Amino acid sequence: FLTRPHELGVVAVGFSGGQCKPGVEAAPVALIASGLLEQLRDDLDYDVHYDNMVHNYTDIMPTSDSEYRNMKKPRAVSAVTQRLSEQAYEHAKQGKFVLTLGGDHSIAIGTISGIAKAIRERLEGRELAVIWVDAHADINTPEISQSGNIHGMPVAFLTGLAKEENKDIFGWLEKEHLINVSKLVYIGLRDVDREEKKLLREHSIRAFSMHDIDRHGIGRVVEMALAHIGNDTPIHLSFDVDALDPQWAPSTGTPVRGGLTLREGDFIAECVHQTGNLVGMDLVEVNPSLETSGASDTIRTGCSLVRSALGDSLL
Ligand code: 5AB
Ligand code: MN
Ligand code: MN
Ligand code: MN
Repeated sequence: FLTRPHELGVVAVGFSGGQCKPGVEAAPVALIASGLLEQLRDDLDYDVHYDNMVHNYTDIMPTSDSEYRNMKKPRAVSAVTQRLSEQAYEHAKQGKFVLTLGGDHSIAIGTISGIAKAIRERLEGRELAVIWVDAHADINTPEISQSGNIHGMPVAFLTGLAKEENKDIFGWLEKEHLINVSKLVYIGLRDVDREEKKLLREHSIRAFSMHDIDRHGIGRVVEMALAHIGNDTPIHLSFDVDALDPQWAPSTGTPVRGGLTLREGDFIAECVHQTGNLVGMDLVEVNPSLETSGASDTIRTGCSLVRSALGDSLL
């Protein structure tokens, strides 16, 4: 699928409006300052296409943004993800791998919608599969969400389980932007809301929880996840750093104990890389201003996950 496998489009998204804790917008600068892009260029031989800019999209921020259908900052998140969708689409249309550094997880509405659309156009209607690595399922519809934070809703909008007509509040999402629930797989879940569990069951969505990882081991779980997606399918990896145990990634907005080890996280990314089908990755929810004594560890963890997904540590 990667007609130009060594071309890498990088989008740095300094956006935190999908949740309430400031600081997650500073993650792209921290990841890049620690040398991530040089490593990808010099050690892994990518042609890195980066506009040298952390986008904060202030030019498109709405002046007023009252709650709508229980969503907090709906217009801001919608405007940012719509613009990001176009950026991701442009990279993906040219056959580049799209690496997005967040930002909170609401931004996946932008990246995945743009890449899904580009893949359909480039590959005659082919559908994008998504591997969502996270402690959380992020599949709340606005109505069932307990928090109103949109970073807990991206999967609902991307699968069409949540719909909205208003063009300023995700009504810009068209059919070609959406993914199929049958091509979605979760790994790492351990904090799923009651109503989200219902949705996962009702739509028979494939999900591997920490319990499954304890039972089968990470090797078998990744094998099963990839088997579910199938061999001949382009894959997007949406990696929430809170999938890892707080021991490895303490600086994140919604940490949950009992998570993946660093090696398990890297292993997932390595295996997805080895399929040769990976077309995009999000790294989200790194918040250097929380648990500041562990911020540099969290940043290192994030860099390691990205390098693994892009083919590092293969002998
Ligand atoms: B994250 C929660 N389910 O909807 C909600 O970090 C948490 O992107 C969402 O996975 C966590 O507010 C969103 C309770
Ligand atoms: Mn080139
Ligand atoms: Mn999460
Ligand atoms: Mn998430």
